[in-house]
Amino acid sequence: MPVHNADIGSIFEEIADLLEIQGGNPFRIRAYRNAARTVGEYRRDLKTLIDQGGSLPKLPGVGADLGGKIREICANGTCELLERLHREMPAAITELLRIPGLGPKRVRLLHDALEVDTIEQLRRAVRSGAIRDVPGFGEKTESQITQALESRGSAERRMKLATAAQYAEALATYLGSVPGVAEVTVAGSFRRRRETVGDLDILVAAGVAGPVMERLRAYDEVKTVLASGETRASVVLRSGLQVDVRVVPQVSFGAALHYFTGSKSHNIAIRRLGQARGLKINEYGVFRRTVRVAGETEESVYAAVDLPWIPPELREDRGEIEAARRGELPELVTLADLKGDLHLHTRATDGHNTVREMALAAKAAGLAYVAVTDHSRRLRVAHGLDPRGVSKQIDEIDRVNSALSGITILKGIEVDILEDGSLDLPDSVLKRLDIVVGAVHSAFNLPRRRQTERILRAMDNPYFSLLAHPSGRLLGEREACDVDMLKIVRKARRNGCSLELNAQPDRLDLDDVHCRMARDEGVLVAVNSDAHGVDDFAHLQYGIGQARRGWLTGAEVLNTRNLPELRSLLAHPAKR
Ligand code: DGT
Ligand code: CA
Ligand code: CA
Repeated sequence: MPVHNADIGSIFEEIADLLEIQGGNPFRIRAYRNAARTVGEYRRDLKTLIDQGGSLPKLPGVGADLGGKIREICANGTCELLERLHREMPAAITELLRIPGLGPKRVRLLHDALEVDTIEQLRRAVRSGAIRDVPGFGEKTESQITQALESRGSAERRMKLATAAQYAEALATYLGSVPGVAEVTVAGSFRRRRETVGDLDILVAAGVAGPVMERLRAYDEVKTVLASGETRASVVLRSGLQVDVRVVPQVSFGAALHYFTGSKSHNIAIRRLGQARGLKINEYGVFRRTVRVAGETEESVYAAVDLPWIPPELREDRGEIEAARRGELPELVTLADLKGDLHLHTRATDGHNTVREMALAAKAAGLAYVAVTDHSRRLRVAHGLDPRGVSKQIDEIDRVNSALSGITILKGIEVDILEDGSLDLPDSVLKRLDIVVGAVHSAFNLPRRRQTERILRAMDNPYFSLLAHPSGRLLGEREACDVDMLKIVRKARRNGCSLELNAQPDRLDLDDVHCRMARDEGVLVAVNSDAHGVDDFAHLQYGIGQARRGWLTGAEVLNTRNLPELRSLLAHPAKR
């Protein structure tokens, strides 16, 4: 039975939820949540590693107990603890936690007082007014829940890109091994590198479709077959992810790839251009009357309407067709363009590795420099550094720098931006550093004007270099802070600072629209991993995907610069 890391992650997440509803030990709950993230995003497939050799790699925060659970899940697809919790609490109850205003305590109250265990039962309890009588549920909570239930109807369930990648790559490899298959590509929003995907659209080039369809239906992870025809099928995987598969002959592959990559509005615009030239463009090819004139490659489809090939990340009908026509498509940044990473953590705070280990991993990832930016003292959960801690780390970096070659470590800090916009460490400390990364980690709900002022004020500190994860959003978990991003971007421009595109799969913050705003305003964006361990440099690929969606070229990304150029950009002549 295939078990992907993301499956193990979601089991740990569910265990944490259920333990929390039961009022379990907070440290234990935290341990499961941390492990869920670490394991869920680990880049090597743990089941394969176990099947091959038996020994689990050392994962941060995963001790003997959790390691045993991982083995159990890899062997059985589930674990005894989760089964036990399900016997004690209905599984659907964890869904209730996703409703804003409902924490574990309240979910438990609802369960005890009204036997509400599902969203549907919650809906009924709200409608009947019964919810008002539960102790601890005021009018405010009631209206908050009503609102959440209303907006929920329209909100679709989407999966983070990095998580979907685990399922996509495994299935694409599986289908690629079917005899007669020439090519497999995951199209749709996945290929456009959207931060989340609604479903996967997989395109297979093969002379005959039958064997592909058969093998798809036999895939271990298929839970439900929604539809299955001669050349197309839709299935739902055990993870809940829907997959649409299409088999096409090689002569149509480019046209089909274009069609199923989307976006829909990009396709419509291209089809119109075809119509104006007397061409019919569909997923089978480009036709003049009944004669096929193009379609084997995507290039040929674009060439038929006199356009150069347009990178998938740009295909959102946001001006890419006009830019292509004028010959002004941006030369998008690539992963290979990155020369350094300006945001990472070590064991000194909440990272899992030493300065030396992180530097060596960055070097192995092809980078020439990294900035160590541990947290500042205000962030107690992460054991943030005080001025003495910073001094100690500066000495350590000097030692490691003189011992290593081929990688340079810059001295930095991820300093908390306090509620009044001041920074969490004195200037006398900040001025000793090469880079000061400012970040909001508290009071996310300030009203727009105050939140914006807070950040603008922080950027006025003469040592401020880079604004980390500017919106503060966590995909599927926390909305972006309410800020006037244009004001922030313009302040960055005036003060000579940069904005970060944090590449963690659940952040991807700046988003694509704000990357483009930064580009339009002439502000450099730094694509950073925010690595907490040696494997996390793998996040950078997702950051690059988002940067490309934001039309960024190599020249518009700060950390494509070589070290001397970077140093001069960080010197901020504008402010001193
Ligand atoms: P998603 O799955 O919500 O993350 O987004 P997409 O873009 O993958 O959308 P999906 O899966 O519904 O469809 C995949 C592609 O197929 C879409 O990007 C464009 C193409 N497509 C789907 N429906 C239509 C349609 O009605 N007209 C046109 N022109 N293209 C369509
Ligand atoms: Ca899709
Ligand atoms: Ca689809």
